[in-house]
Amino acid sequence: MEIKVVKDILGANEEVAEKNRQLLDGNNVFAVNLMSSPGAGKTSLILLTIKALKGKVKIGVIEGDVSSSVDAEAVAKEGVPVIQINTDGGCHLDANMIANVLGKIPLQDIDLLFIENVGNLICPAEFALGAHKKAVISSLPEGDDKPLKYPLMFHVADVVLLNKIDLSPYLKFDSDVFSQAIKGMNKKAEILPISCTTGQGIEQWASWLLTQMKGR
Ligand SMILES: Nc1nc2c(ncn2[C@@H]2O[C@H](COP(=O)(O)OP(=O)(O)OP(=O)(O)O)[C@@H](O)[C@H]2O)c(=O)[nH]1
Ligand SMILES: [Mg+2]
Repeated sequence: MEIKVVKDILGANEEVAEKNRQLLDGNNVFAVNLMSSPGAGKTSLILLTIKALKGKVKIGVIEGDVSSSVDAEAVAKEGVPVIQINTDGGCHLDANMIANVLGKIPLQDIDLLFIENVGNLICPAEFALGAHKKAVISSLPEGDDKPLKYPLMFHVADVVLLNKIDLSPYLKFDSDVFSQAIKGMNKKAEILPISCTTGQGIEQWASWLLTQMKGR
């Protein structure tokens, strides 16, 4: 009985997510659901991507956090449209939350929408939002075992960004262990090593995004 309830919730969420997707498609907006543990670098990556694609791609952002508008304020400084969702304790965004704010983003004026999910490697993986791609960030200080410990998140990823590689001289992190674990559960996901501090790998990430947008 309990399982059925969970299925019903996820089924209803999928329906709303599909409507979100249709609205985005109708406005020619490509959306990326950006997920990671707290502090892995989601906002840092969004800020760098806005700079990297300036003049090429018009970006909008939905920020999801349990509380505060810190991330939305940082994004607003870059001059792009941004909406903050506070989940008031909820550990993930869901399709209804996105449906409620899509009307507040000028969809006709943007090409790419980043949805920064709540920092959490568990629940966000289960809830479709209507985004076209799922990008998962993992970072060196979290350890190379994260794909094995949180398999669903890495299973659903279209791309995995390994952030904070500037810290590799100071941390024990085996990139092969990390990559092999992902490849064992997800053949399609590309793995891109990046540093939001030095900018390493950001060009490859920007190029991945542009390719996905063209190929949709
Ligand atoms: N050394 C290093 N620090 C980084 C890098 N990327 C982000 N950081 C730092 O990591 C911290 C968290 O970065 P955020 O971008 O706020 O992470 P987040 O995933 O958006 O965090 P939440 O929204 O709280 O879940 C900040 O102090 C960043 O400056 C990186 O590539 N290298
Ligand atoms: Mg953030």
